[in-house]
Order: sequence, then C-alpha cells, then structure tokens
Amino acid sequence: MDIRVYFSEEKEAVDRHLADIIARWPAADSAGYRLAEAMAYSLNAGGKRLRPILTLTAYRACGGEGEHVYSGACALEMIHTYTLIHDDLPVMDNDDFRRGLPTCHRKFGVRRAVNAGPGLLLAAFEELTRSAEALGLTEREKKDVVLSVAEAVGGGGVVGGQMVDLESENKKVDRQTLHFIHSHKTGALIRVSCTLGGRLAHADGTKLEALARYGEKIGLAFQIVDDLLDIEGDTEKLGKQVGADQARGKATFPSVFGLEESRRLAARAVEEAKEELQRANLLQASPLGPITDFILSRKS
Ligand code: GRG
Repeated sequence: MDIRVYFSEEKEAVDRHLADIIARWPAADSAGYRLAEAMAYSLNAGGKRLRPILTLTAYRACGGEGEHVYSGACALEMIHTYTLIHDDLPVMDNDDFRRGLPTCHRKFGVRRAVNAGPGLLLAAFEELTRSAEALGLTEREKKDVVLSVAEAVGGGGVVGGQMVDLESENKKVDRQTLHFIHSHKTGALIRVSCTLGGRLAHADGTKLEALARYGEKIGLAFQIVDDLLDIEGDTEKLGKQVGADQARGKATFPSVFGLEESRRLAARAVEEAKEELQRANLLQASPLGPITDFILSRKS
C-alpha cells in the first residue's frame, strides 16, 4: 500500500464531509456569520487530517462500513482545529502563521478567534452525537463515545497538558514532566482518535485497549517528530515558523534527550505501535500499520 496515496484520498473525503458540515452553519447574510466565517477559515486552511483519518482507519479495521463515521471523524478535526486557534493566540504561543496562512486571530482579530474555539468544540460534539446515533450505537455506547472524547480534551487531557506546557516555558523540565505534557497535549487526542474508530464500530474491550495503546505509541512518535521538525524542518513545508520551540524555551524531546536519542525513541515507539496491532490481529490488511511509517517520515 502507498500510504501517501491513502492519506491524500482520505484527506479529500474528509474535506468533502467538512464542507458539508460548514454548509449547515450560518450563511453570509445572517448574524451568526462572522463567527462561522472564522471557524470555517481555520478548518479550511488545510492540515494533514491525521486525526479523522486515524478514526476512519481504526473504524474499518474493526469491521465498520457505515458512511456516518465521517461526521464522528470530522468532529475530531474540529476539536484539533480549536486547539490550534487557541494555541496560536497572543496569550499562548503568539504565532502569526498556521497551515501556511495567517493565524485565526491575525486574520479576524483576537475576539473572533477566541469565540471560534468553543464554537468549533461544541459543533464537534454535535457531530459526534449525530455520528453515534446514525451508526446505531446503543445508549451505553453513545455515552462512552461522548465521555471518552470529553475526557481526552478536558483538564485530564489536552487542556491539562497545555497548561503544564505553558508553565514549563524557560524552565528545566525532567523526563516525567516532558512525558506528561506531550502525552496530554498531543497524545490524548491522537489516542482517542483511534479508540473512537473502534467505538463507532462496536469493537470489544480487547480491541479498544489495543487501539488505545497503539494511539499512545503513535502519539508519542508524532510529537517527537514534531519537535525534530521544529529544528530540522522547512518553514514552507510545515506552514509555520521553524525554531519557535527553542525561541520560547519549550520543553521538547530534543532539548531533554538530544537529537539522536529522540530519533531512536520515535522509531522505537512506532515499532511498539505495530506490535500492539499484531497482538490484536489488527495489522493485517489495514493501513494502521503503514500509518506508523508515515508518522515517522513526515516532513509537514
Ligand atoms: C479545549 C481542547 C481544548 C484545547 C485548548 C490551546 C490548547 C488548550 C491546547 C493546545 C494543544 C496543541 C496545539 C497541541 C499541539 C499538537 C500538535 C503537534 C499540533 C500539530 O498537529 P498537526 O501536525 O497539524 O497534525 P495539521 O495542521 O497537519 O493538522
């Protein structure tokens, strides 16, 4: 399988479904448009669509065949886009470019960017609920879908990791703190992207646990590569300024482990992710395996 072709085809499909979602938001002549415009701008700015593609792939690997999985998958892209908008704000990382375009607050001002965040977050939970309903999940399964995503993005997940990340700027952090930051800030959403696919396909507990461990490992590899790209990557390909982590005194894998050891840790995490799939019989005939190589070799 050519994983790059797979990614590009799935990205197109995700983009089509996101366009359908955006088409239901307030139109240009209505009062709600100014908010919807900022939400749509950041969603349409591009990105790899890694999180929804993980959901779709995990869903199919667990035997799911319904089209309504797309609204659940798109929900995670909407949450991810929310985190990027807020991460770029002047009170957080104060970035000017994201996905190759001016950041949301640069384009529309801070007030609109601040409101676009929760706008996307809550629209995401609408889509998630629609997806679980349309795919015929039981009441218990629907509750677990909503709870698992809320837990992953809340104080015990992405938001908690972001807070420790901000508090650790320009401080010497130990390995435990580094791990906490990245397993929460980045890893939690990647992990739940994988388990959501399983949940929407009614996967059993063993498969869900394997998907969670796979998600943890690839989340770790993804973050290490992200840190390496901030040193060795290309601003144009990345669509954001390289060298920003060092300039802000961020806690990164290369700053704690060095470049060579960071590369080794990423490669090991990817191998362990594949072993998790193998153990749960999810490796055969699924792009979940090749996705790990994509994560390791990505340049953007
Ligand atoms: C309430 C969920 C919530 C969040 C608010 C701002 C914030 C708290 C958290 C920030 C989390 C954050 C921005 C983590 C960085 C994760 C990361 C490595 C992003 C880059 O992801 P890519 O490379 O980006 O997948 P594209 O553009 O390709 O989608």
